[in-house]
Amino acid sequence: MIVDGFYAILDRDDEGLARALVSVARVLQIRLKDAPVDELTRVARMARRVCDAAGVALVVNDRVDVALAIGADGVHLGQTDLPLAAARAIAGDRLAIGVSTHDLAQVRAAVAGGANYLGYGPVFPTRTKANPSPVQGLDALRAAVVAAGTVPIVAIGGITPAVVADVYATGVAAACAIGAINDAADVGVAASEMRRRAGSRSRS
Ligand code: 3NM
Repeated sequence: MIVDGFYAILDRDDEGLARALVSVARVLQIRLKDAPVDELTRVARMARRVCDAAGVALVVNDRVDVALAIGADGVHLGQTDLPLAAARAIAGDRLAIGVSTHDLAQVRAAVAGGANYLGYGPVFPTRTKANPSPVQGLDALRAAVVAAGTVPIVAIGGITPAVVADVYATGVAAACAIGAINDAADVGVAASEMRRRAGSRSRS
């Protein structure tokens, strides 16, 4: 699974939004924090279909079982989810495994544990995540990129078109934005603005 450019997160049961996101992203993660697992599975199957049509990789947040059941390309684990080693024991090489990290110690641990990519954040203040970790800023993000070595980092948290070029300048492989894209009046317009400001690091 290639992680670069825009990494999108589908945060609701909305096929129109999923279609808009895969037209601008390399990877689509499905993240329905409050949904029961049957609903997550149903929406993940929809997302699988939409991603297949667009040639985009699909990642399921939190749930290795759902990721395997619907044929996702990857699973994304938070610090309090199933530990990386346990997820790898279940999934083997069938799933790429991404891990959310919020400081350098977590970056080093996830790299040593064999994560395929890392999320790092929140880079800026975010209103999307409940109880976010302390804001990291661009200098900490740059240090995380160095610590991660060849493991790609997806920057997350408060990323908007106004700052996306600064985010890519730290050396991250990808940038993720939820609020700035998914909650925009026009997702297509917001995504093209993000792509324009990201310059050559974006998908097209
Ligand atoms: N994870 P927005 S911040 C889902 O720090 C998530 O790991 C974060 O949403 C982390 O782009 C975050 O609207 C929310 O700020 C990102």
